[in-house]
Amino acid sequence: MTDFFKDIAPVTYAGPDSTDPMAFHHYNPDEMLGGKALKDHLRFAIAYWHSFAWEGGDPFGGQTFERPWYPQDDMGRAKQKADTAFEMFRILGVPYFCFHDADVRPEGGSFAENTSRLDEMTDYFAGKMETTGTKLLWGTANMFSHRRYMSGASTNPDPDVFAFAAATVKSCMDATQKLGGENYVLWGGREGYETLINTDMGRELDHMGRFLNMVVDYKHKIGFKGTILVEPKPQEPSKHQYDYDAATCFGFLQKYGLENEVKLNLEQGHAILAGHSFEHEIATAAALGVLGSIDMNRNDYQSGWDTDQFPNNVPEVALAYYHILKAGGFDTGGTNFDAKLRRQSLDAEDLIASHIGGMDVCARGLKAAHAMLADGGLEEALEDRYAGWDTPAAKAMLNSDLGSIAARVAKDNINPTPRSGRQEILENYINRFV
Ligand code: XLS
Ligand code: NI
Ligand code: NI
Repeated sequence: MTDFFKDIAPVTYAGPDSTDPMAFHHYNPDEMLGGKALKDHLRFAIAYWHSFAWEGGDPFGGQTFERPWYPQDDMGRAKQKADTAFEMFRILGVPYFCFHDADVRPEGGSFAENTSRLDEMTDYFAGKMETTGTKLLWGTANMFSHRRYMSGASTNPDPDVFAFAAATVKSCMDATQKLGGENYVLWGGREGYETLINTDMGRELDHMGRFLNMVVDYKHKIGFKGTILVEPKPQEPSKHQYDYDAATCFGFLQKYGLENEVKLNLEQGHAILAGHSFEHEIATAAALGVLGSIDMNRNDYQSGWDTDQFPNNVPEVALAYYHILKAGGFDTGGTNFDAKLRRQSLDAEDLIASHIGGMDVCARGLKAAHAMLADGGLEEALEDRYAGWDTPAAKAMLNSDLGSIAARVAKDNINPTPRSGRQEILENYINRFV
């Protein structure tokens, strides 16, 4: 036990009328929704990095937080950090966590030292996971913070960096498998470029495709049962990132023969950076058969930065879960809070409150989405809007050709009449549920 959360009791469900700021008002983990408990729909995960490794810095200033496990360059303090993290998982009753290698062990300066430190820490985690029942949603490698990765990992012009990255991913996949992780994530932090003046883009894409094929081969070699996930993001830290958005990633997976092996981890803030809504990214991935998991943290709409805020907008979250439920819900995926406190939120209490808020907003959104689907108003409207396609003539057209279609249009004097898209009516409908 550490005393970091000393006065904070486990968070319980107190209902929507409670005024207790340290209780859940909407997330009742065992509440059943359509035959499944809320906790099994949402599959919440805490991101180790933002909650325990990020020190409150921004581009204009460094550390604002003071934590007993700083400075983070010592294995003893890494264990103290782990003790505190597992206490927070217990206080919040969150079933999963996620981590990068670099969040949990101090940098060792060489591959061998990094790996042995990672092994020691994941052994330490294994004991804690056993006693607390916390599970690993996904593991990943941080291949963007250290200066060796400044020009990319698998897309680096230097083959030694490709090698270091490959070795590191192997060690992180081993760690993820050892801990029973349900997915393995690759976010292409610096897989992109700053300027084409010094970049051979075609070659870099080929290297990235080869790298991902090696990851998939290794997954099969070690019998890892989890899902390999790629996380799209259009920029930050690179000016141009290759994994721009869901559609770009799908094209990449197809080109390198991986569309049946790899799925996507979609993040709300990344969708916004790409000029999309979160539901656009989710619906795109679902339509292409690659919806895997989500990072439920959004950006500030005015600043234009990847601010990684906890979700706090129920109507947005409702539309995201609406598309997730429509696609059949999560399989190995879940809802990871890849979210940061604000750098002025210094207290242990802030760390708990941020997650309470995020979990409550997700629970409200999920309930609204479920109610909308149960009511079926949007599905009915869709059916009606596309009803013309149910006729035999319309169906046959898709197997026909331009010449025959032109002949039919002339013969039957087909002259379409526009119909309302009814957007306002449907927006008002959604408003009844959120
Ligand atoms: C950064 C990404 C990162 C991934 C994991 O923007 O969201 O946190 O989720 O490497
Ligand atoms: Ni992000
Ligand atoms: Ni993320």
